Amino acid sequence: MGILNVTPDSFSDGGDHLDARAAAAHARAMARDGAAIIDVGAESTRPGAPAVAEHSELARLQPVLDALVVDPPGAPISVDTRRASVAALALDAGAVLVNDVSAGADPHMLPLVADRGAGICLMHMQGEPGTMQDDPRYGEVVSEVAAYLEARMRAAVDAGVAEDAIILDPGIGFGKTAAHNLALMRGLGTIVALGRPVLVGISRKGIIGDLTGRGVGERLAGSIGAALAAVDAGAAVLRVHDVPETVDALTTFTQMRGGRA
Ligand code: HH2
Repeated sequence: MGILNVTPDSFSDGGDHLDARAAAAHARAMARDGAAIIDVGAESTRPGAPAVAEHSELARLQPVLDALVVDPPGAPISVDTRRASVAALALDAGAVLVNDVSAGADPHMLPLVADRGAGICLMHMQGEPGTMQDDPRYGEVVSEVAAYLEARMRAAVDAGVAEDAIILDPGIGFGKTAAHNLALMRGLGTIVALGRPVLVGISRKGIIGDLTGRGVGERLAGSIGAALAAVDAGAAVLRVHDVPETVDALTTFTQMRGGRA
């Protein structure tokens, strides 16, 4: 999954893809380089991010969705949003997946996804982006995240979402310390055992900086190491900024291990 952030303030690529035609070209390049899904998002959910007004999120996304209709990337489109209204706009424009970091908190989200026959990625987050890193606490992080994801999966199915349309995500960096993030990566098998494809978004994140001492712009090698660890632990989808490098690493890793890329 290649990341297309159409935001002024995303933590690693804010402002890079604000022009709609350039955003569509970046989407096409990621698909050409091997991204199987393009994830378009118009709200930064980095730690400390302020909430974005609905009209701003819609206004950022609409021209990019229009550009992606005119210049389709050649890979399915997912929309990274917590709002059903924004998801509906993207689904109208041909998106097939909703990537919801709040796991369907908007009461209209799960019914919308069910009604449209779309897919949904349900992610775990403790708290809200603005304050989630203030003092995150868990009794046992892996079992608590797994129990939450299982409950949200049940809620989605109860709302009419097909079980095989659900992807689960432990939410690396969303209300988690470095120790929590490491525990989740090491315990990913518990999330995989819930029986749905697992998505891991760790590209360029703080945990890579914690482990390597590198700044945001210097985390490619660490991100690739983390991506391979995620795949080794059973992740099915990697949400990444650096598509060609990650695809090369994955291809080599899986071929040499004797598996499928
Ligand atoms: N991480 C981010 C955004 N969306 N979605 C899922 N499913 N999983 C993630 O881990 C995830 C996500 C944050 O990364 P990014 O989009 O690069 O930054 P920002 O939130 O600042 O736009």
